[in-house]
Amino acid sequence: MVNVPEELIAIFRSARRVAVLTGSGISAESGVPTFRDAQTGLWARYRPEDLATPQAFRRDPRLVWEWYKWRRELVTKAKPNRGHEALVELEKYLAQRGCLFALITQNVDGLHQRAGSQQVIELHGNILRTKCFDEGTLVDKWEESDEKIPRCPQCGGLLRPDVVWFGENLPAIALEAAWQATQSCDIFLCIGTSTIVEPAASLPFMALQYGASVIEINLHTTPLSTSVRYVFRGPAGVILPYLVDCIL
Ligand code: BV8
Repeated sequence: MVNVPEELIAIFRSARRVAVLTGSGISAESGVPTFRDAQTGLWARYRPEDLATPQAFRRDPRLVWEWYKWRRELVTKAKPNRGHEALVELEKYLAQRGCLFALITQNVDGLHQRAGSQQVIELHGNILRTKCFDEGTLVDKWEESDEKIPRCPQCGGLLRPDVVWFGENLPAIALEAAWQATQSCDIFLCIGTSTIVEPAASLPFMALQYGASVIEINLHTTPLSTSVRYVFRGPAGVILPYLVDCIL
């Protein structure tokens, strides 16, 4: 049973601007492993931080490419869950009332867009897009080669997933949009993130500084938990639909 305080429902109903930050926890119930989950099978002996870097790719492009191929297949098979769908309903409800809504995601799985969310800001890119490692241009088709790592048809450089690796800058436009939404929102919903990876992890704290009501939905305690007034401890796929039903 999820207890949603009346005052929180009232805050949602009077809100004019809502920002949401999601992490891999919202996709966990779609069967997409989180970063903190122990990697399964073949990948059990690697840490994501040791694979999701330009250095790892330069050192062993085939290993990194295979890791992303495995994750792409997993993501393609996954389906949006009730947590993703509840955020679509919330966005529609706010749009009907002429309110602003921004969904800032750290996830690269594209499940928010597949669920129907419109205002999605992808801070860390999208695993289903591919780009040239040297030029950075997006590539949508390439020669599959026995070398297994495809090459850019324009320059012959290696291809890589269009995601932000550790040590790489976030896309400036996406980051600016995330800061704008965070600094101007009345409500900031922080869902399924360990609030460890920067600069995304600073967004809920920025929202607090700018006077927003910040709400955390997470299975476990995070560095944010003691700073916010509304914490829902449990799975996003259960809590979010219930919370949105109370508001609509
Ligand atoms: C950068 C794409 C400038 C790739 C990812 C300041 C301080 C300290 C460190 C840094 C700093 N600034 C920069 C850094 C370094 C680094 C960093 O933050 N390191 C960490 C490890 C400390 N940051 C960067 O490098 C960033 N770049 O800042 O550029 C720069 C340039 C040069 C040098 C320095 C700085 C780039 C970061 C982006 C990396 N790319 N993803 C890919 O996916 O392959 S990050 C990746 O990990 C995810 O995208 C995500 O952001 C992050 C994992 O975080 P979560 O999503 O929170 O997932 P996690 O598994 O941790 O937690 C899941 C949560 O869900 C848990 O809390 C769990 O309880 C909860 N949960 C689980 N199930 C459920 C649930 N909740 C609800 N319901 C459920 N069912």
